[in-house]
Amino acid sequence: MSLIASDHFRIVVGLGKSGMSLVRFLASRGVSFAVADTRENPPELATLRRDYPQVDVRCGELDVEFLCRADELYVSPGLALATPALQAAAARGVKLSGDIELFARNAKAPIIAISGSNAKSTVTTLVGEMAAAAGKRVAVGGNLGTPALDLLSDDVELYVMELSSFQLETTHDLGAEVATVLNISEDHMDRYSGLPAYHLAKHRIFRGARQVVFNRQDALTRPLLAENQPCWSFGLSVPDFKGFGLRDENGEKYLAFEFQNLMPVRELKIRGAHNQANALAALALGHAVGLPFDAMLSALRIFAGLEHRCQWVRDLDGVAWYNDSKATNVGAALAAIEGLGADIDGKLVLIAGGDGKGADFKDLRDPVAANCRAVVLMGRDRELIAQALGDAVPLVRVGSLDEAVQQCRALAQPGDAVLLSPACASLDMFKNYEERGQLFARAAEDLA
Ligand code: UMA
Ligand code: ADP
Repeated sequence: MSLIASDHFRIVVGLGKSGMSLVRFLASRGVSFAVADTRENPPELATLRRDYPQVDVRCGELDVEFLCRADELYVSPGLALATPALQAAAARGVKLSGDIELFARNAKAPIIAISGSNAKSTVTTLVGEMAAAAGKRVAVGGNLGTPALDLLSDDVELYVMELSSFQLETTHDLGAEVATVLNISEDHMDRYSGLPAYHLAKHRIFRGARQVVFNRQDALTRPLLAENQPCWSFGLSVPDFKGFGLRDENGEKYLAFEFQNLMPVRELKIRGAHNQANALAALALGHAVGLPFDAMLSALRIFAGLEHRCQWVRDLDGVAWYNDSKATNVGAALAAIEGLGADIDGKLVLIAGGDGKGADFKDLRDPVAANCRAVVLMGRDRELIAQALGDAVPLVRVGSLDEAVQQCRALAQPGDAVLLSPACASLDMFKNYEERGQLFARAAEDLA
C-alpha cells in the first residue's frame, strides 16, 4: 500500500528528536505519513530506515509539490515557519502544526506549561520534583529533552512541559491547566523580526489555559486574562493576595505565599536571586495544580540545580570556577554576572562569546564594569561583544576554550571567581552547550 495515497496524509518535516517522536506516534496510530528534512543526512535517518523502512523520506531542499500532498505538516521546532517552502504550502491550504499541538490533543492528564527566555529547564525540573515528592505520577519533558509525544501515557497524572517559542509557534490550542512565561529578554533574534514577534510566539502558551502564573517584575510575562481566570504571581517583592514572593522577618529572609512565610531562603541549595525567583515560580505552578506545600518545600530543600547552570566546578588557589555554559543569551549571562558577582569577595573573570544569534550585547556593559576584573572573549561574535563592552574592563581575545582557561588562571586573584557564561550559543565551536560546559570543566579540573 502506498503511504502517499490517503485522504488524511501528514508529512513530518524535520527528522531530529521531535521528528522521530512524531514518526513513532503516527505509526502507532496507523496514520499515513511521509518525512522530509532539509538536511541530506538528518540525525534520525538511520533509525527511521531501520524501524520504518516503508516510510517515504525526502532529504535535501524541501519540495513544495511534495509538501502539498499533505493536509497537515508537523514542522520540527528547529525549522523556521518562515521557510519559503513551508509558507508556499501554507498559502495552498496545508495546515502547519507541530509535536506539541498533537501532544495537547492527545494528553488526558493536566498540563503545566512553562516557557520564558531563561529558567525554563530549572523551573520545569523543580516542578517535576515537587510533583514526584507529592506522590504524583508525573511526566516531565518537552524542550527539556524528552519529546512531548514520547511522554504520552494513560498512567500519567500530570505533565510538566518546558516549551520553547519555536515549539509554541506551531501550537494552536495548548489548553494547559496552568501556563507561564517566566521572563522575557532578547533571544533567537536570528529567527524573529524583533522582540514583539518573539513575545507573540511565547504568549501562545496561554491559549486555552485554565490558570495563569506571571512574573510581577516583568510586565512582558502578563497575558490578557479572561474574566475570572485564576491567576497567580511570583516575584522577589513582598507578596500580596494570590502572590508568591520574599518577606524579611527578624533578620531572616523567607519564601512566602500571600501573608504566610513558607521557608527561610537560606535552606535553598540553589544560589542567587534569580534562583529564588525560580523557586517562587515553581511553588506558584505547583500550588495552582494543588500540590501540598510540605511536599513542594521538601523538594526545594534538596534540589541542587542543573548541570551547566552556574555550576561550581572547583576551587584553586582561592579562586572558584563556575560553569554557566547554558547562558546562551544576554539575559542569562546577566543573571549569573550580577548574582555571582554579588556573592563573592573579589571580582569575576568572565569567559564570553560564541554564536550571538543576532543579539545586542550593550546591556552587558554596566554589569561587566561593576563585577568583572577582565573578560576573555572567544568564538564567532567575540568582536561584537568587544564593541559593546568598549573600555569597561580589560579584554583578552583567545582562539580556544583551553586558551581561555589558561588566561583566566593568569588573570584571577584570590577571592575571585572564573565564570564561563558566554551570552551566546555554542554551535560555532562546539556540538552543543553541554560539550562546551564539559570541556570547560575538564580544562579547569586539569589545572595543576
Ligand atoms: N534542521 C534542519 N532541517 C530540518 C530540520 C531541522 O536543518 O529539516 C536543523 C535545525 O535548524 C536545528 C537542528 O536541525 O539546528 C535541530 O532541529 P530539530 O527541530 O530537528 O531539533 P530536535 O532534535 O527535534 O530537538 C528539538 C529541540 N531543538 C530545537 O528546538 C532546535 C530541542 O531543544 C528539544 O529538546 C527537542 O526538540 C525535544 O523536544 C533544544 C534547543 O536547543 C535543547 N532548544 C532551543 C533552546 O532551548 O534555546 C529552542
Ligand atoms: P532555559 O531552559 O530557559 O534555558 P535554564 O534553567 O536552563 O533555562 O537556565 C539557562 C540559563 O539562565 C542559565 O545560565 C541560568 O543560570 C540562567 N537563569 C536561571 N534562572 C534565571 C532567571 N530567573 N533569570 C535569568 N537567568 C536565569
